[in-house]
Amino acid sequence: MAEQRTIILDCDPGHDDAVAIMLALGNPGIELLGLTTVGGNQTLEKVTRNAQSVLVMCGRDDVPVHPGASRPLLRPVEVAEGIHGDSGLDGVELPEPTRPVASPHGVQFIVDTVMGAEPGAITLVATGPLTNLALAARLEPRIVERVREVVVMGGGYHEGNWTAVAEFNIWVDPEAASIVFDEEWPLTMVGLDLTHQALATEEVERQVAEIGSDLGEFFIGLMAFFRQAYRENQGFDDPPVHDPCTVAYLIDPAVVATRKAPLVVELHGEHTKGMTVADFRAPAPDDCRHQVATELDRDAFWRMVVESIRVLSVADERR
Ligand code: PIR
Ligand code: CA
Repeated sequence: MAEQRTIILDCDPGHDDAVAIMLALGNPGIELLGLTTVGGNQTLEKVTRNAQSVLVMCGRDDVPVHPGASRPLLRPVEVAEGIHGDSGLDGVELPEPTRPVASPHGVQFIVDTVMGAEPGAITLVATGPLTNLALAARLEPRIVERVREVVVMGGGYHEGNWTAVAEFNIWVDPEAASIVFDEEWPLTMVGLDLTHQALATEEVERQVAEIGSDLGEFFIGLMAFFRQAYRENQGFDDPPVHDPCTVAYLIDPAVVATRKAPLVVELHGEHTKGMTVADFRAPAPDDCRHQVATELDRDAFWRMVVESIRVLSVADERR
């Protein structure tokens, strides 16, 4: 286990974002300061509400939700309705938010939090399009040297899911992704090469069912919808639960093997727009700031996720 990591989770819930929130809240290795939301899987309005509902389900509505950017820097809004449904979190009943959203704007919250903490204290985790992180780096460039690390679910060095070579989060706002990848902070790309190993099997669902809690049922409802969507749209038997892989990497880096490689985002290719290009030609230079996630310890990963749901369920019973 690594030391505790203090994070802001920038997300667009989203079935797998919801699981990332559960893991961040249920594992003692993570201190979650707040959620910022970004238009992606669904509109900003919907994903923000979803984030609030997930916090209510986790018994943690004390965590602030700061809405961020509603649209990409340059391109039109594109949502993943075919995968996440009309609400962005179809398959479960979503409890009403118990608290209003927080101010300031998500981008300002990122800036204020990073500037208000010790240098190297805050890690930024992004599980949606990178619009908020790009805007934060432009609003206050000094955050870049103060952030400990940026961990992104997005891209892939061999795989795409929205086009043959582009992953959704990068595809939606490639210019923002390019800004975030080009800044001088250390960046770990947890791309599809890694997250396609994180399949929610029926065995995983059985373990969650055994917990016998409302949150467990919520997870199972989410995964049932996600599985069906992935069967119909992507030819998978079990759905890959992308986003919590970022959090798992921070909890215990041994669970996610990485390799250093310089990364850039393709902005202009006729067929390759939104592709993340990794340079594996030679051993990466020592000062390489980029690394890609390569291999997941699946058993350890799912143990963590199931345990976090158990921890949150027990805390809920006590309330
Ligand atoms: C988008 C997603 C998941 C699957 C598809 N097909 C499209 C969302 C997830 O929330 C994750 O963050 C990322 N975007 C995976 O592409
Ligand atoms: Ca997401």
